[in-house]
Amino acid sequence: MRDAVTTLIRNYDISGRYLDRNAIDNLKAYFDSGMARIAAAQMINANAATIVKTASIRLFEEIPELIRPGGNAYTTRRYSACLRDMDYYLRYASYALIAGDTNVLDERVLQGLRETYNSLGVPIAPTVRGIEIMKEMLKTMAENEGIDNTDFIDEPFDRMNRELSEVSV
Ligand code: CYC
Repeated sequence: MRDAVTTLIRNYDISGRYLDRNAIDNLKAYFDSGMARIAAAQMINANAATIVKTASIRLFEEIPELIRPGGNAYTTRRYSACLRDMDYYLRYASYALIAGDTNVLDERVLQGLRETYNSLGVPIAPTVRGIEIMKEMLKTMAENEGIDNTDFIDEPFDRMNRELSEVSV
């Protein structure tokens, strides 16, 4: 599991270089965003259950087929598996936001996920939409809390969605 600092040091160590201007700029950007990252993680912690619940209701309103007979979130078992998955995505996104690095997502969440979903018939596009809805909710909450630039919040959610959507060759 890596964060912005360990990833950077790792890259410089591999080629035996001192930290150059570029490295310092990257580090500065990470530390400058530190308070906003902590605020975002706190916001997630304090509202996780509400975020998951509201986002899933919104998802099922947009794509009601999911919870109708034959839909992948139909039956209480699959409905709760879906909420649990949304909760995983949100929790791991909060780790990645603090780390300033998406490596934790690759290692703990995304490895083999698409294959698992495909073999169970879990539809990818609605999952991506669910993740997108949580991202949008969080950005709105952050703006309301007075966080000026919420771009950094996109990173983990976009990473998960890109990986999930990637077409197998
Ligand atoms: C199932 N989701 C699963 C499974 C895994 C994950 C491994 C199969 C095993 C199980 O049912 O528990 C995902 N597990 C994870 C992730 C991690 C992990 C991400 C990392 C921490 O350990 N169905 C829909 C919606 C979507 C959905 C679009 C919710 C957004 O229609 C999710 N995932 C869903 C459903 C199942 C599932 C319904 C059960 C599918 C089945 O068993 O038929």
